[in-house]
Amino acid sequence: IHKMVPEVVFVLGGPGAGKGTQCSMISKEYDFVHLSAGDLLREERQRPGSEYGEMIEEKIRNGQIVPVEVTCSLIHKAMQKSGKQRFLVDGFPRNKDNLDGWERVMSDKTKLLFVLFFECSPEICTERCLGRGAAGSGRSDDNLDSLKKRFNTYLNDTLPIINHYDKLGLVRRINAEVSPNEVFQDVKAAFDKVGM
Ligand code: UP5
Ligand code: MG
Repeated sequence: IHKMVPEVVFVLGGPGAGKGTQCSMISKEYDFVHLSAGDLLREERQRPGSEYGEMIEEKIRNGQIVPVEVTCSLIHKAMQKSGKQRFLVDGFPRNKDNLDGWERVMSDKTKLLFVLFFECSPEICTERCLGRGAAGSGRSDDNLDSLKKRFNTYLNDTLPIINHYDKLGLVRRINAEVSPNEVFQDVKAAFDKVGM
């Protein structure tokens, strides 16, 4: 019996580039389930009895990346729980540890379609995150101190992962500095091109 392999799109870009906003627009128009690695980690942090709560909070506040065993297993479980076949994996993989861990556990179980890369300057990203913080996001990392650390991690650890996928021809670059609807036009072009 032919068993369909779940299909995955990784969604990357700096903190506040608009990954979550676009993923929610995509999942309304296309048959993809939105799984935000950051949201899954924040949920796990709040889960009574989680042995990882404090570690996750500390990493998030300092803009550091949680060990892949934790993140990957949350993503895997959410995929299984959904019962669906197509996923937007938002904000992952963010470093070499994430990439290696995913390849170890998930690359046989899934097919990577492409990587959406939202390009946005640090200035605009920072403004957006601070705006969201001021509007009451409640996120412990929407402050200038955490944002500096998040950007350091993004530049040092995440950009090399994007470059890795770029060399494989898998990256779809999107200008994320325009309005959400304008960004979404480019996003749609990327999905329509692969016949989604
Ligand atoms: N906004 C969005 N699009 C806009 C547009 N086009 N024009 C104007 N405004 C726009 O958007 C951010 C804000 O900007 C919102 O107010 C929005 O309305 C506005 P959003 O869509 O939320 O952007 P997003 O890219 O999702 O920003 P986010 O802050 O979620 O990005 P991060 O990558 O920093 O956050 P994430 O939740 O993925 O990760 C947080 C932390 O979790 C990490 O720093 C890390 O510590 C940890 N983490 C891991 O350890 N491992 C993982 O795999 C994932 C996360
Ligand atoms: Mg997000």
